[in-house]
Amino acid sequence: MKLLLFADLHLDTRFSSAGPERRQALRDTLGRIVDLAEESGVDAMLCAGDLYEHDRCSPSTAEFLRSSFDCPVPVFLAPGNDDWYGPQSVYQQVDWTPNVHVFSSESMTPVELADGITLWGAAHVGPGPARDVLDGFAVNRGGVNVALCHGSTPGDVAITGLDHAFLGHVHTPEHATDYTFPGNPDPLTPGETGERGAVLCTVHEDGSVSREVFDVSASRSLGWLDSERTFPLLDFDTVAAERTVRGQFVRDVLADPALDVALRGRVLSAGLRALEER
Ligand SMILES: [Mn+2]
Repeated sequence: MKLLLFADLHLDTRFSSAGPERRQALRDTLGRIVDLAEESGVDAMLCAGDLYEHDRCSPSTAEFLRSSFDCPVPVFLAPGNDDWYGPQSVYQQVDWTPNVHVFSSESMTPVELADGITLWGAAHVGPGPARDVLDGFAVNRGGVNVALCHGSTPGDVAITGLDHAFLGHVHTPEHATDYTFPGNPDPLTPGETGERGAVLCTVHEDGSVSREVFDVSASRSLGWLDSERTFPLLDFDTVAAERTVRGQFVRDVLADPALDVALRGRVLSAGLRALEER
């Protein structure tokens, strides 16, 4: 059984620079993931949440998702805390093609992928921090059991009886014996280097999983990550001289004696990112 896993694409997210181009790159990345799923002949495509951002998602993104997943490959989606499932969510509003399955319950729900292989999935159903979806869950059937969900304590996997958990929420990839965090496939913040992307997972008869990572980042191949425009280094002193909200913000942070240099840099970049764009 071959499954193509990804998570944390964050369509429509905010970028500190070149937002429209970067958001288009996120869409292109999803296109590559779907192409890869078809070309590699996987049995299903899995998204472990944060596919898009509920608060920023546009109708055109909803239509983009519907048409992207209109493909011959079964698609399983487990809503995360940024793309939580609810009446107004894209997940519920979109008229998905029959190959798309959205997990909509807070509790783990089984789907039989093939004879003797069960995929369990759950959804976040409201905004807020990610919750531990695997907490209190226990497998109650034989065969190979795998799970798809967003946000959990990976140490719990062994207790649940699952053979493997496909997880989202942690943006740094982690490949453990009994769980996989694919990480975000297209970099969202500075420093997200290294091997990341969509993960081709082969589930063996004994429940073990072998993995191969495919770089599907449109931002990377378009050279966005090499460009200073992508994650620009701001001259904080220049910004501090502005008679603007962000100028006042930078002045306040620079004047705060409680912040050391490293923390000050993090507060400034996070705050300026939040103040910029829509
Ligand atoms: Mn995320």
